[in-house]
Amino acid sequence: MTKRVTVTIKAHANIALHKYWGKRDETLMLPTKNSFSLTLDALRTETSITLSSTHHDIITFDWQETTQKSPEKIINFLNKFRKLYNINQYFSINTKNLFPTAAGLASSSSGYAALALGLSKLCNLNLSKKELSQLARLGSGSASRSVYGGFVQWYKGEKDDGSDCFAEQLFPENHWPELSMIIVILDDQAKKISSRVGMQQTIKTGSHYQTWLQESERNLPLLVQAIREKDIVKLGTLVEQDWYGMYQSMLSTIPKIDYLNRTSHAVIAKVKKLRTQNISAYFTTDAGPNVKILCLKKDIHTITNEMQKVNGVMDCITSSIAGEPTIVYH
Ligand code: 2P0
Repeated sequence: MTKRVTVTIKAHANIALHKYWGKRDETLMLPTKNSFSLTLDALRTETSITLSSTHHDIITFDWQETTQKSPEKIINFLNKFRKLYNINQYFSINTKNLFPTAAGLASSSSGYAALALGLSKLCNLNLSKKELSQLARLGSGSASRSVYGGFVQWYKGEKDDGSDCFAEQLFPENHWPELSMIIVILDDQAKKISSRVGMQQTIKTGSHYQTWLQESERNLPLLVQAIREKDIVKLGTLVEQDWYGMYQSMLSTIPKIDYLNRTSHAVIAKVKKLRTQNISAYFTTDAGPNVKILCLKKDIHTITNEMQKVNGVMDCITSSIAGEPTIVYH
């Protein structure tokens, strides 16, 4: 079937500036809204895939088979891949995150983007970027965006079959070299509810959800324009507005979903205070307590210094914008 036996892929996670939260189709993983992200250099996953001679898939995390992490999600994805491309082959997969996992740092985005590219190469499918994005989406929605580097938009599409649901790069990674993100890692890493379950509950009961979807649809073109113009104030304001819509939607869910803790709120307060001192810093959060700060390179030192003073802050990871996933070995 193929000449290649092992392929190793490096891919980067992304952080959304306009958020994805909710699916219009659970099986095809089609989202209810468009979203937009930055692919981040500091959040890297390396995944090796080997054709397996056994009749089952073998999944290891950093070469450890005994792990708390469940491989079922990956095996489900492989089953979807085999069905979609009519492939009769099992795989041995090792994946390693070079950043803290399960910390609301979207490791599934880089993980499934790496798997999609690796499987395409290993099985000689030569999938296009659009097809890779659609394949990665079947593992995790946000992974459809990590198939690209730079500034990426994921279109929700309208069709039931998902053929118009894919991501694409709107600006390359070198479009705005000054733009950076600081990921503030907090002490409490316990994820209370998975994002998959959380978003199902918000769709069903979140009273603010529809308001956010409408507002977000109006604002996304403005966000793209702010990036085109490299206007950090306009961009940051829109990023926080979309975050607030998501956060309000989560809070209005029954029972309430709140991933933030006291330290998250203290960090957010500090970000707002820095703005009164003419530092361009804007926050966003995801399905965890960590806070991500959008800023310019020249302010990184000042901002991280301030964040390190907040009680409960463990670490600050500074990142610039990454390129697309690459094959490091085959
Ligand atoms: C995002 N998040 O746009 C949003 C913001 C979390 C909050 O994408 O169910 O792991 O696998 O599609 O992609 C996290 O959700 O969820 C996420 P699934 P995923 O980045």
